[in-house]
Amino acid sequence: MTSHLQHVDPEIFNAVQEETERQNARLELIASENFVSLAVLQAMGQVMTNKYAEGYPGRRYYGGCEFVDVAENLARERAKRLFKADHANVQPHSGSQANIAAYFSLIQYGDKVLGMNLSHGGHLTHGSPVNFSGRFFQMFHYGVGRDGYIDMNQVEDIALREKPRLIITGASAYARKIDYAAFRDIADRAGAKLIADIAHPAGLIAAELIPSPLPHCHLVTTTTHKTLRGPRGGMILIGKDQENDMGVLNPKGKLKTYSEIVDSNVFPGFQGGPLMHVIAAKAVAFQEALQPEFIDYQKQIIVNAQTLAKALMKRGYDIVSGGTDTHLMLVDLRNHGITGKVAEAALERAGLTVNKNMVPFDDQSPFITSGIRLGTPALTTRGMKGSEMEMIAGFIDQVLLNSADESIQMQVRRDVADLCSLFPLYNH
Ligand code: DSN
Repeated sequence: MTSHLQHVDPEIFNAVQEETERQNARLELIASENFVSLAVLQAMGQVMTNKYAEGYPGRRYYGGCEFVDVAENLARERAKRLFKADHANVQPHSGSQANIAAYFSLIQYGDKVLGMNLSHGGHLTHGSPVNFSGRFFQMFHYGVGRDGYIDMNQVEDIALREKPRLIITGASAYARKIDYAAFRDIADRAGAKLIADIAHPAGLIAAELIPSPLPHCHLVTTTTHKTLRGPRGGMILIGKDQENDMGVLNPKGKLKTYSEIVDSNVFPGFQGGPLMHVIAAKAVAFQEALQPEFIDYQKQIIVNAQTLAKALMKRGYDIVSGGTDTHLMLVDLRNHGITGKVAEAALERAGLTVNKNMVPFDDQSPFITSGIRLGTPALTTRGMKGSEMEMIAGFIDQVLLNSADESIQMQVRRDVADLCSLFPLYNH
């Protein structure tokens, strides 16, 4: 396949080669990234990309869908088994697409919504003013307390005062378990529906290493490419499907089920043709996630994150909330006198890829920030364990203590390349 690409478009071929080399020779610490298996990679690069399949298996608007139906049915059934869900919609092209369809399944334009503050670990689609969520809905935000844990008293106060129609929980830079039962209790008392966005910890939840929101939420949204280690994409899950209590009727005048509402909001509500090659790759990733080894892999992700967090704290770094229960951590750099922006750039030069990130109560803008977010899914996929996490904490410390010293960054870059060469990617 790649020889065709080389011949037809050498510029793209070279960019792919260089990206492959970048992934191989650097340490990937972006908490939302991972490396898919060769089987998932192969399932994405195949002829199902040619097929239009608007609709759902058995009910398509195009002929010739019998084989893509096999792929989508497998993806749906495996997702349901993996998350103990009554229903899975595997068509959302991304986590944001999943969220917009989920919002409009439960509420209307202009309704009140309570979500986590982006600067405290929330996500753009949880009400940022520059995103559809902040533009289409009247947003209210909760955050973490000074201890770095979600302030459930604040959630309750705002919910009971403002009576939002929806609460969305979940985060993209929060390292602790979330008490979904407590969120549901507050949602019920406020008269709100509840969505959990598990884009980040989906793999840990599938492996049952942290609690699942499915028994407590009306809808659960996720991406498939972070801890879950599948292709880039989204999904909506329903723990217990039932007739809706919002008065939404089907054409026969009967109450629609939540799954019917979700399916019609994904297509035709917000999307057209599903990406059938990606759905095939989702099915492969879910099959991999149903194997016993996946649980060991997810356990190692958490152990690695905890080892890295401890090793950094030992060197004087301030980890928000004092550690992690999951795959990620937020490092508050204010006691080191450097910004997230400077840290990200210095680490990049040294071969460690991270992202700058706001920390709770940050006094810097989102373009500068006072912190970095680190995650271990990608390192763990490469086979790295505790001793490598100790080494990596040492690399980070060396670079951040000398963020203007390019010779140290070059030395660390060589050490990083040596370490990476012991854990090659896609080498068979
Ligand atoms: N961009 C993702 C992340 O890095 O967490 C969330 O969408």
